[in-house]
Amino acid sequence: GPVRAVAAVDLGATSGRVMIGRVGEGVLELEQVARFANGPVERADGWHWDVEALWTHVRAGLAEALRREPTIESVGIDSWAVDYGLLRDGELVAEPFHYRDERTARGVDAVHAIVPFEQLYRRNGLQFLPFNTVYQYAADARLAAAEASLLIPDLFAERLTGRRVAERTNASTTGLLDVHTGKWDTELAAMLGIPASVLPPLVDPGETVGHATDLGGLPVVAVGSHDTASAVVAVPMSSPNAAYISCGTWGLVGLELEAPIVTDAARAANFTNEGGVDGRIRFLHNVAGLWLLSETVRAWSEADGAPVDLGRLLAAAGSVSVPARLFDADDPSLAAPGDMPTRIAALLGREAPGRSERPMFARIIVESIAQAFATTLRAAGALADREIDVVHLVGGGALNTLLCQATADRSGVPVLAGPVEATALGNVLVQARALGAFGADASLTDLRARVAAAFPPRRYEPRS
Ligand code: LRH
Repeated sequence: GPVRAVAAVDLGATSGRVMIGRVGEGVLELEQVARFANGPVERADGWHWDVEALWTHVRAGLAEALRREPTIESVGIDSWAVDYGLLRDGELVAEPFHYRDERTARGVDAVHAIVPFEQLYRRNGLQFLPFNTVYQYAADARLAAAEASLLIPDLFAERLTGRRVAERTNASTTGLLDVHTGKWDTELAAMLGIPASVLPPLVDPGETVGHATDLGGLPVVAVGSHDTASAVVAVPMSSPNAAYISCGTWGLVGLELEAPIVTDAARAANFTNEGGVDGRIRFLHNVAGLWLLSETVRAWSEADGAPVDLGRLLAAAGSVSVPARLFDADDPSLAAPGDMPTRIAALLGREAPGRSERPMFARIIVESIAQAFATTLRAAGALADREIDVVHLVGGGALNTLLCQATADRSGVPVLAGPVEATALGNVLVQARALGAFGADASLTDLRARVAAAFPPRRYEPRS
């Protein structure tokens, strides 16, 4: 058959991109059309996202994609989870907050006073993260007067099509979906005083959301709009006992399951049950990922008044010996933006590093992330009763050879690294399937076979 083309918008916490995806017999390709920086912006009332800047880049990127490839048949949008924009009189009420803004602590107390965490977990299956949307709502005075609340990809889909929907995989990160039925838990919303009217109708990946009038009526197709949902679509699972790590800003470490696990043990280990494409469950735990490195590099670059090059730093970090003393990458003190080297040094019980100590310090960060990955993999296997025999590491972290090798060494199982652009690929594949490019009943296994063929992963054997 012919090669079909789609456009994928993938917004990450540190960068966004617009891609052209091409799919056909033996063909699976991405062409990057636009890439732009993203990050927290500090305003008088806390940390936000500059969604208007993102929107400008998305629109320009899509226009350029259509110029380069006029045969594009649809567009799909994914981004980081949990954050939202409130609409009133059809307009965005205010700049969306960034999930790393600490105001959410208030919301946590307010929610748990009404519904204790244990009960919440049984209903929504989510690990405790202080920024789950439900806590953000509880700290957001603007909610009562809003017409609708739209998660970030849904917000952009609304701007393109005029349709207000909630794509289900991302909606599962709000804390307001019933983990067993995948429907809005309106009873929970009522208990928490969240007006059901702000929760839009749910749609599934593969459904058409609407048509983009400014783009010649191009269909906007729902994908796994939670970036991690799209990334997991493109994990080339090579064993029934495979685990994955989707590693960008976060390291999302876990398994794909057919049904949720909401046992006391899963709750105690703080494992989440997020909704995946085709009704699968992402059973995983959030570990701090490249965030620890990118914030460290940002702090050093500011101190130097010149950019510190991460690639060069990691190369130097590779030639220092493996440090004995590590820190807990999961420590809550590392969550907010700020002076990362000083905070990590505090956890290590030492002074912030001098210039000559930077490679060694970067090595400690990489090894600490890998150690947290290994610990979390072991917990996932034990909780789901699976003998994990391979770990697929996808996302930007797959470029970090030091991290991949350290993860293999510390977990004792081979790491298969790549694809780097798993999220964009998952976005493209779900659109292409909806177009009928693979036959309507193509399974996730079929999609993953195409990923494995087009992007053979790089193997890291564990060393003792
Ligand atoms: C990764 C991610 C993750 C969420 C976090 C908010 O980008 O979507 O799955 O927990 O951002």
